[in-house]
Amino acid sequence: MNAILSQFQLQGAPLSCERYGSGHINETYLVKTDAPRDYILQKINNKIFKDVKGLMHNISSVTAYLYAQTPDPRRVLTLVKTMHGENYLHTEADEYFRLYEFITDSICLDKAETEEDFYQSAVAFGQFQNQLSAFPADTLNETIPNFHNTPDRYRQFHEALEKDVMNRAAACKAEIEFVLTHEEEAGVMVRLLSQGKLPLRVTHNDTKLNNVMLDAQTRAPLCVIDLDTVMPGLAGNDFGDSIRFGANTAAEDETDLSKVQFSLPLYTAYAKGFLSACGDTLTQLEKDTLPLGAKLMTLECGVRFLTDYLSGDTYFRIHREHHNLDRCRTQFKLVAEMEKYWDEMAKVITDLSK
Ligand code: ADP
Ligand code: GN1
Ligand code: MG
Repeated sequence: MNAILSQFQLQGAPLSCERYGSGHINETYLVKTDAPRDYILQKINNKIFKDVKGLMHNISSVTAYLYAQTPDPRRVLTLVKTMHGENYLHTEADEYFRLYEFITDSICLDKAETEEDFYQSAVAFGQFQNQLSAFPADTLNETIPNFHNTPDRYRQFHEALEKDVMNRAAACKAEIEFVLTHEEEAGVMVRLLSQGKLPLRVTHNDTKLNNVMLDAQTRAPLCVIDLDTVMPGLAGNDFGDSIRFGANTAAEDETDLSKVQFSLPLYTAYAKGFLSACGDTLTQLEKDTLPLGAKLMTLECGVRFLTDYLSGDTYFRIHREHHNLDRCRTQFKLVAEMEKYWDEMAKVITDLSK
């Protein structure tokens, strides 16, 4: 990695470069230096992000826009330029790397330790969306087309099921059945969008708790990270993806499904933070469809994990056999849990919208 790092405008000499974080797509490394400054180096997955130039254009223009509003390097992701003044490095081996300044005195959580942590992450994502409300959406590249087009995710699922290249379909009949029984509902948000009833906004699209940094001391929100999928999208999907990941009482890949439960208190804490940070921005229908956003993002993610399992695990990085099937099962368990809590989920939003 020294050869890679030497091509960036790094302060100090690198002391170590170790794999870091728990993302499923890119390869992330923590770079420690002998200067009082650390860095995050990432190898961008260019099999998944086919237009890296377009993706990096999105990130540099969004971060510059945010920085103009909040000129504080702990509050906005900061790209470090290459020796040639570029925002990323394209190597002769056709690999892509980018370097960020490490956000100092921060924490990043895979699981909320308290309801307050989850509330603060909601404030961060709500503020992020507000700060980008006037961003010229047409200048953003669609880094992954149809990213949260749930019916299109179903199309890909049917294709994978038909091919069944790994001969795995026979062993996951219950999961396949779950997908099929939810197919009709899966298209509701996309339909409301195409009917002009829900507005397109600039959204993050990958609002996992571990994509936000909190201050290590105060635990107040600092910075939203992982901007690969910032694109036009639905506010309800950003809300929904946070709930999918953070209102689960267990990890995304827990194999003991009895531990996977939907936490109404965590959901409520997030809804409070998100609605307060969004202020007057959201329309009534956007608010009313937040629970549906949560359910459909969870369903969609489960469908994506199952599709990848059937296709031979080519998209999400796996760490064990059947990992994607395990992940898919937690998502479907959560969807079923949300169905049990449906009235309460809606009531939380109604009460907070009064
Ligand atoms: P992925 O797309 O693989 O999820 P992320 O951009 O989310 O990659 O980075 C992975 C992890 O690295 C994050 O969850 C976070 O812990 C850490 N991280 C990323 N960027 C920074 C940063 N600028 N400062 C501190 N930690 C960071
Ligand atoms: C991926 O890169 P990461 O781990 O933050 C995925 C998300 C999924 C998530 C599931 C570009 O996010 O869409 O919701 O895994 N990112 C991409 O944990 O596909
Ligand atoms: Mg991430």
